[in-house]
Amino acid sequence: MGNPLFDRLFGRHIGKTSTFLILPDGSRLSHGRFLKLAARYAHALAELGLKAGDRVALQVEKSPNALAVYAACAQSGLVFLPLNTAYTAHEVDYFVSNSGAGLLIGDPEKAGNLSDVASRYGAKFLTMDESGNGSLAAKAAGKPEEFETVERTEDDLAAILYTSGTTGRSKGAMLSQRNLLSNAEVLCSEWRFDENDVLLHALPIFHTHGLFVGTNISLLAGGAMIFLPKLDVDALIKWMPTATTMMGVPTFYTRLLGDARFTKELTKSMRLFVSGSAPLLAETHRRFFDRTGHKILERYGMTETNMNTSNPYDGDRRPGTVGLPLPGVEVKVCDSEGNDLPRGEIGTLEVRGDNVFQGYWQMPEKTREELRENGFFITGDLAQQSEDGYVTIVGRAKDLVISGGFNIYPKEVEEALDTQDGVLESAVIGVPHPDLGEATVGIIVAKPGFTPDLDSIQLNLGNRLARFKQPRKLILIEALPRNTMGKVQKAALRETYKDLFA
Ligand code: MCA
Ligand code: AMP
Repeated sequence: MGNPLFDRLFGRHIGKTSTFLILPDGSRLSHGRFLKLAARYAHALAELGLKAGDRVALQVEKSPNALAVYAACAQSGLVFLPLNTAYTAHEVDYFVSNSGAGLLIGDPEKAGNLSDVASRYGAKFLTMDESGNGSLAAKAAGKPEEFETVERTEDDLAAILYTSGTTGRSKGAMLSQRNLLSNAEVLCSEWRFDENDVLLHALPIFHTHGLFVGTNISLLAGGAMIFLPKLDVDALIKWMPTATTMMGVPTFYTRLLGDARFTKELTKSMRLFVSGSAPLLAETHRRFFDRTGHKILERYGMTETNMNTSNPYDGDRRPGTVGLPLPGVEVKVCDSEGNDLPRGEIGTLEVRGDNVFQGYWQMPEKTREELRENGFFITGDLAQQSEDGYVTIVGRAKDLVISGGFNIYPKEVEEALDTQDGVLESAVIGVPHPDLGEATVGIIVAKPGFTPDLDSIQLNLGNRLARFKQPRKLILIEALPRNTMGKVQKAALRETYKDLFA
């Protein structure tokens, strides 16, 4: 039976001396050595009593060691649950409690708060810093460098990734081995990845983009990754001549274009630039082409579905569109009942295929609301499909802001604002931002007779919400604009404040 995810992504590379990771100091880690590290971690996890199907939550800085925990989970049949490093202990508390994780691995600098979180829910706690050191490394030291792979099927869960919702708390998207493998295989082939590719990897590895798109494709192809801790334009410019491909959110491309050292000459070795996670302005696409001669390949996906559509590798990469449905992925533009609309009309995008997740962890009602019995997932994105099949995302039916590729659900921020001293109610909106695409603004109405202190509100939010979710600006107004039904008119607010960051 084997373990399809581990065998196909990792197992094939056991013992190989080919380069897997190129690190910022120029050192290299081979596939073989990486997998020995992963095997030692797998022994350490087994010693903790973790068994196939148990959840392992990880909130640590990006490093080869953090990635080796992903490989160790795959080899042990454990469900990998990566968390954004920006999340506060308050946010992590919810993920550990909701997922019933058996282990939380966290940064030693946050050990105080995080070990409290773990012990509150009976989870074990280990540490890992940005160099890979900590109590997990200590536990794994001296362990065998081979581990007997735990048998799994493609239907078994490989990962849970939390995604926020328009109402209430975050939902854990359950991704099976098949979900991840089928998508990695399609993308690897569509984007022509092979063992000669070197991916410039500066995305975080706690989201689909950097983990399942970037990393899984590289593993499947047997290529290498230049593994940078975060987006740093100097580092991208330094390493670009060593790379063949790069994946980024639109901010990667606007920041590169903002640097005069980024020239056509610098991109000579590159064969592909991929953008996703947020809309890439057609203007950015054109400016990038004018500067480098490369047409950025834009694709579209979600945590729940991995990638759904992509502009073609060969053929017309149309600026402002997210391309064509990927092989094996059905895409339709529908009315609210799920009935197909004629080509060219705007409606909600629904998708079906092996890429579509298994539902939300222990939330059957939420699953039923978004995943139809016929297998179509309601994305909440508004789209239009051209006669020849190209999909354009024209907006969102869901109240969501995407800032620098991170999703912010206004509802969660509004709930935090509404509990602040002197606040009667609030509305959080996204407005255009030259660097992040969109940035959030918190509009506040005071309780009669109160003058809320905006600085202390910002400070208080810091204990509760990850920094990227905190509004870039708070504004006090007399009353929120409402329609006759009493619903806050966010479109009117967005119009009023559209030039705030221009
Ligand atoms: C950092 N900050 C942000 C963001 N990132 N604020 C709003 N939005 C953000 N995205 C804040 C920090 O808290 C800090 O605040 C200040 O901005 C500078 O922080 P720094 O770490 O220096 O920021 P940066 O390194 O410049 O990061 C910006 C970034 C990064 C490069 C855009 O956020 C990033 O790598 N984003 C990629 C996200 C991603 O991978 N998304 C994929 C999701 P202060 O100065 O106040 O302390 S997967 C997905 O969406 C689907 C499935 C798909 O299709 O891929
Ligand atoms: P996430 O919750 O991180 O899975 O974010 C998924 C959402 O990101 C999608 O529902 C879209 O709204 C958005 N998204 C991803 N890729 C693109 C893209 N290329 N263009 C526009 N929106 C995108």
